[in-house]
Amino acid sequence: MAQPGSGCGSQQGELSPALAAQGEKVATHPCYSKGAHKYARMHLPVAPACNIQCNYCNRKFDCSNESRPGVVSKLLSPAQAAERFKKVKARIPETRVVGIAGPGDPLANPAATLASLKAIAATQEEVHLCVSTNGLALLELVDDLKAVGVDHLTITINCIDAAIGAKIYPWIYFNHKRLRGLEAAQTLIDRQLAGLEAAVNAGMLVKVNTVLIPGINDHHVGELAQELKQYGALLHNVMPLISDPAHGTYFGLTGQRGPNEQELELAREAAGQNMDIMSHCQQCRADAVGRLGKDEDMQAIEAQSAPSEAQEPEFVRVAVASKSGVFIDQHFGYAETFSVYRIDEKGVHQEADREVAKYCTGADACDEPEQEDKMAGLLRSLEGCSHVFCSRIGMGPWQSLKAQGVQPSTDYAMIEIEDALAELHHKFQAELAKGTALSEQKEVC
Ligand code: CLF
Ligand code: SF4
Repeated sequence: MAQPGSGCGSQQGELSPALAAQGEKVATHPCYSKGAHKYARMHLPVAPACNIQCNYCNRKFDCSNESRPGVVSKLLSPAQAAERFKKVKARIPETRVVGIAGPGDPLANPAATLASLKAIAATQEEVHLCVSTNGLALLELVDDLKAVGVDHLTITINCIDAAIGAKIYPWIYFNHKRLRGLEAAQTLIDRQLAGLEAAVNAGMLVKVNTVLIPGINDHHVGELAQELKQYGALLHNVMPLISDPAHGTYFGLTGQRGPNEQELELAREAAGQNMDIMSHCQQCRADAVGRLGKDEDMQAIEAQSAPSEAQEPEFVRVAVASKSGVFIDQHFGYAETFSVYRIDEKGVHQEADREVAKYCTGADACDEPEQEDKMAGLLRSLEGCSHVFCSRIGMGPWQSLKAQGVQPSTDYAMIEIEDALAELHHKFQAELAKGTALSEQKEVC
């Protein structure tokens, strides 16, 4: 057991016996060992949906369980994530951890999370795969995570008392139902502890994050750490609530304050009676890259990696929603197939159709997490497309496409596909003649 308040073993980076016994898995992971500061981590923002609501989270921003509030990460597809990893590993060879921590909950987006982890594992680079979750969907996914090589897992557990939990979580979405109040909190706590036990039994090194909320769970942290230890957690990261009305969270807007230094220290001491604690957390972004506290500029890395991409032929790829096959006459939400066209200097070329899961199924609650999941699947199916042409589209899908760098357009509604693509080709040629870079042509229509 660490000395109370001593961080991961010690502030000098020495490891406690429990942590040291894990050898290289801890010694080269900068979150599990403060002494591993020379190693870098990177996060892949591939998981947009979430299955619970925390009162310290505004869903417009990244998951606050493992990220600084108020930050928005641009979503990547699994293929883009693998590409980003290769670029980062080439520029920062000391990258030893690839984590998935948002922008929503990684396990509320299992397909994207597992596909991304598999793609990283396939590179055979020497990296630890790390996942951070709220734990609701963990139990069913432990075997899948283990199978792709995840050895480091973080679960955010803020309490083991449903009366406290009901003050933190207004609802959860579980088994196709939205649960509220005590039932929601108890279900989440039960699932978190069962998931923790299963992950430990599968051989994972489980760290628990707890967001310290004065007046709500601060008196409870010692008891919580004791229980977590019994379930096999290795490390406890007690993080301060960051509460700001500008972030638009329930806590921010209702004046719930974060802890001061002394309150944080006391809580870490209470937790440290039972568990090794982490005190060097940087509350990273869901797309963070580099050493802890020394984040690298991903745009600069992309720019430095650009020369090989510049050799690529320039083109745009358009996904068209059409019922008739002749006109652009289908609502985005009703499309089950998109016709895909590549437009380059030479002309318009039809590619293979892409089948998608229909976004709109007539559900009256379009903000259900299932819809977010569906949109994430749809975005993956449209990967590589820079434009979507349809007759109509809702505001939610419009914003999701834009956030992914895809330009939706209803300008050509009820116009013949051929005519719309000819016009786009014409604009594309005009832009090429002006020398505008492909990356600047997203708004070409
Ligand atoms: Fe990322 Fe989290 Fe893995 Fe680390 S972060 S998924 S365990 S690789 Fe680390 Fe960042 Fe704190 Fe998280 S400093 S927010 S604890
Ligand atoms: Fe937000 Fe993360 Fe909580 Fe989901 S789990 S509501 S993304 S803080």
